[in-house]
Amino acid sequence: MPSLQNKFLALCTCLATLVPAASAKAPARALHAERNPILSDGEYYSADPAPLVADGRLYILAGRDEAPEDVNDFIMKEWQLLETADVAGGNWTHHPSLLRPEQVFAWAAPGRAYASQIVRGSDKRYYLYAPVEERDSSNKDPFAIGVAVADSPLGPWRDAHPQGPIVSQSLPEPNHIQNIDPTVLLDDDGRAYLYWGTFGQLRGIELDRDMVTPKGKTVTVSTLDGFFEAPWLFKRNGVYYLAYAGNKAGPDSECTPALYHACVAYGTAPSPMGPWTYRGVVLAPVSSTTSHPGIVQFKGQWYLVYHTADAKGGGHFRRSVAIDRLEWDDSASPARMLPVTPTRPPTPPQAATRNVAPAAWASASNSPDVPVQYWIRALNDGIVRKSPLPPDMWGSWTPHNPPRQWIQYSWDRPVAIDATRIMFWADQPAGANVGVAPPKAWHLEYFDEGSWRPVRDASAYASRPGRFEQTTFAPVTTRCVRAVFDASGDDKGHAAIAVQEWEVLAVEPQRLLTVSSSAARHCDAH
Ligand code: FUB
Repeated sequence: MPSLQNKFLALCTCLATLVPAASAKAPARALHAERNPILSDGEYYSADPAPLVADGRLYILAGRDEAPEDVNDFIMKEWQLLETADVAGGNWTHHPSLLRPEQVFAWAAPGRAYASQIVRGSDKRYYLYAPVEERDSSNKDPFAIGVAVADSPLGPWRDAHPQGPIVSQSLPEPNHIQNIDPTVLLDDDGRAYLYWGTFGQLRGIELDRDMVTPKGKTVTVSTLDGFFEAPWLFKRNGVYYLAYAGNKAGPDSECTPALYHACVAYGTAPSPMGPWTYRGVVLAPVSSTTSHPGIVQFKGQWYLVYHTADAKGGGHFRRSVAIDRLEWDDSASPARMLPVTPTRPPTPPQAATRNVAPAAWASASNSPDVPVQYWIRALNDGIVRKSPLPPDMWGSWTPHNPPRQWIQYSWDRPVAIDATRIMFWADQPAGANVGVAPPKAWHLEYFDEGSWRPVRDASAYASRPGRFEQTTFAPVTTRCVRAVFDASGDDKGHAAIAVQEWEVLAVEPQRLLTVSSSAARHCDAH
């Protein structure tokens, strides 16, 4: 007997089927983007790009990041499309609001329009594989993958499986992973394959010829080094490729020094269901913590699409889609992707500045074993975030923290300096003996004739977190300086220290030179 609730659900399904995604759409607009990111002015952010070639045009499906600047969360209510016939020409059409989860999936909650992909089926219709949250899920994690169908990449879209998602924590078999980031390949023989997963869990399954129904058993892939999320499945010259965001971290990792960042790595397989062999890194970590690949051939040229934090006002949760050419090494078997160098807007001629930190080599008392959640290069990258994540700072947290830590800048040639500005980060109050707290005391030292000496006539050494604290001192000329921290704590233990940005000010403004890693060797104490 149909319950009221079921009736209501049926009504919703019917409405969702009738309401074209075009309702309340922001109109399409033409834009010119010679450089990355494609949408760069900060009006619309765009993330998780998924390219599709259809009717002589390249489409890039993307989510839309809408997080306020100080919010560390994926606020993503809708998907958008970018479209071009000529990548090099940089002429794009932006379709700002393609659809929202709740417009097409009656069973979905609004928001969380995560990484999706559109694939053309053998029936020439377009299938959208979309991770969304189930509104009434009893699963621990409500993410699920739905499929929508349309006659054009621009919609209107309708649910291809109105009964609900095709993958969730209860479908097609019970699982405990977060079911997001679907990627689908329609093979030359008409068979289709779906991969998905995040947090190091990668799953794959064949789909029926209807492009919707999972077929056979789910496989778990564990041979792709450092797999984190964002799989992208494609085929070239009979070889299957799976690119992904990898986060195998460490000072010697070919992927990423800092855990929260990701490289784009890939593997190959002789068949769509594996076995998969790791083949290397195609894109170094970008400016956003997440990285997300899509790879496609368009008009004879291969492209890598990804996202960064490089747009105006951009951030880890305000990402923007970029596109670059991808070249192949066909002398290898199977053919390898050559590492992609991201193209960026030309940097304006540099103005003279007193802050000489960006021209320094940064090291620390815990180098090279800086805990992998932190990133030493954040110290002098010039980026200060309202709500930083661990890789936006250098830090020293371990379960047992020493009472003293230091950070050091080294230059290739001597600099004359007389002030410093530092921004600490803390999750514990001053005086704490756990977590990360402002230092109990700190001071600046410079390297002089083989020894480290405190600077003289220093003004106060303040340590309030989340703001620049400035200290002036009698000018010195040196190749190296150290900020030396006495950790907050007591005889039971010490808190760690974290610094988001550290500036060192020259007596006179100057143009910055680049620095080599060997600079630090000039300051080995006798
Ligand atoms: O955009 C939300 C999530 O961030 C995606 O699902 C992941 O791939 C990462 O890019």
